[in-house]
Amino acid sequence: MSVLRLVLGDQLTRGVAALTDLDPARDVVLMAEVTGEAVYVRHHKQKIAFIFSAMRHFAEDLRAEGVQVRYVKLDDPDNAGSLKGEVARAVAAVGATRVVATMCGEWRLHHDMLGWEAALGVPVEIREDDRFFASRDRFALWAQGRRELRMEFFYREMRRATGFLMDGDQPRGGRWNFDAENRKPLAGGLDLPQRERAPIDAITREVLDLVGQRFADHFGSLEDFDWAVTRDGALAALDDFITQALPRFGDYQDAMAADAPFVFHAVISPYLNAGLLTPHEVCRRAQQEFDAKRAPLNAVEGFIRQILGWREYVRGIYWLKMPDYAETNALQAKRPLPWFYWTGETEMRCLSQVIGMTHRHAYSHHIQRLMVTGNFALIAGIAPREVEEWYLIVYADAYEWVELPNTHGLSLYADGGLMASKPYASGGAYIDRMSDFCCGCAYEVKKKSGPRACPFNYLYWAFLIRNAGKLRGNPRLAMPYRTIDRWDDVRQQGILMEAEAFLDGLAYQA
Ligand code: DLZ
Repeated sequence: MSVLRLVLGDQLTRGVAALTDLDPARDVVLMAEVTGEAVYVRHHKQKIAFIFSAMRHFAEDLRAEGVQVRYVKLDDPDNAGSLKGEVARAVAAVGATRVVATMCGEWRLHHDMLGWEAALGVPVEIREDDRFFASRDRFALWAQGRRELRMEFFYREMRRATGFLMDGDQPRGGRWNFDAENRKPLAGGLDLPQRERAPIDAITREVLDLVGQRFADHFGSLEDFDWAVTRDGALAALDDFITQALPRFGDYQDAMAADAPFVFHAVISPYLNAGLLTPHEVCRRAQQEFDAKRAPLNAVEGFIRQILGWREYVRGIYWLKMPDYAETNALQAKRPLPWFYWTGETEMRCLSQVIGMTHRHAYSHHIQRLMVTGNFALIAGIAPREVEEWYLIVYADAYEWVELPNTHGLSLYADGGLMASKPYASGGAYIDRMSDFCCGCAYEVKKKSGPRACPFNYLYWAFLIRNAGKLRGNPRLAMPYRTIDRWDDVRQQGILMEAEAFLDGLAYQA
């Protein structure tokens, strides 16, 4: 009567639902590195290495506890290449009479798993993933009957439900949101925290060699790999953030700078999303810093909002709206992804910086993602599917439940405003205000048109002119449309032509 318990690469939490009633004497835990998961999109090399190494360490921890683990490495000659194939092999090998799994984080795999019971001939129990504050049902209940699904209102409900930063039923400091204080550019002379590099042990070394050989043609470099791959390592990274960066996280959370990928950000999203940290402990830790007066409210509230609010909200939207959500394309964006997204080779310094840092670290912080790579894709009219695949590939923290709503809804407005009250489109001025990227750029951010004008400027106006039929009625865009209305047709056509000529001049393949 052996039970086979499946743990996926982003379910590395000892308390994950599939393991709660584990009987070490009877049950076998299955973990499998499979080509199918590594290449359904061609993930960044560091993402694959992080997941494989963290999986191997998690398996070692279970074994140290006396748990029987069937761990299938990628280079095992009998590896079936898919999760379904590995579950089938394991059921036969251990004589399992039942399979227990935790619900996965991507629609495509979830859909596949729903067919496993029929294919395997044994019962397959798929348990709700309860590592989140809000279950899928709870989110659906909140969403029911609402005309607009705005994060801010969901977040307030989660604050009330959990008691984080609350005085009774009122928010600490008298406000729910301190975002207005969190928009400072970096000041000169400010020392950025030095992120601790996690050590590379023999397990990680073996994985890095494997990934370097097997996925040599995937995006990204392994050279700077320094992700923690154990729970202890992830806790140390959390501690490092809390003590070194949290107090200034709020002030500078939107700031960007050349060769500064992390600024004051936590850089714990890969650990949270793979299960090495839980959102509950992370929020508790931040709240303790506020209670002990070691971090200000704007920093702690901003941080907790990202996790208790935004992260839970995007997961809720994903499961509420998929699979149709991914098919929407409200702005009819059709252009292919420019090739520089893969090489970083562009004269636009902000893009080459952000893509370069992504190549080196499999990471960018939220404003680099939203206002540089995302903003460009939005105003250039790149097809949502191509942009979404890029985001899913290049970031170590990206699984579709979190990547898709962030890219599709927030960045690209492809859902027509379900998530965002206006498109996050901007010209070069925003990037100039929040970063030093424009210094030394081949383009001039102050120029609106002409050969050396910053392309973000005319692309921004062309985006608004092109989409006027869909966006003009949005009250948050009233100001830029008033400006456009002062321009005659010749001027508007000139902007559209300049934008088209620039975009047509880009390379779209190697
Ligand atoms: C992302 C990923 C990769 C690269 N490889 C594996 C793997 O070999 N085995 C595994 O169990 N999980 C892997 N993952 C994570 C899965 O893709 C993830 O569980 C699903 O996408 C659902 O979120």
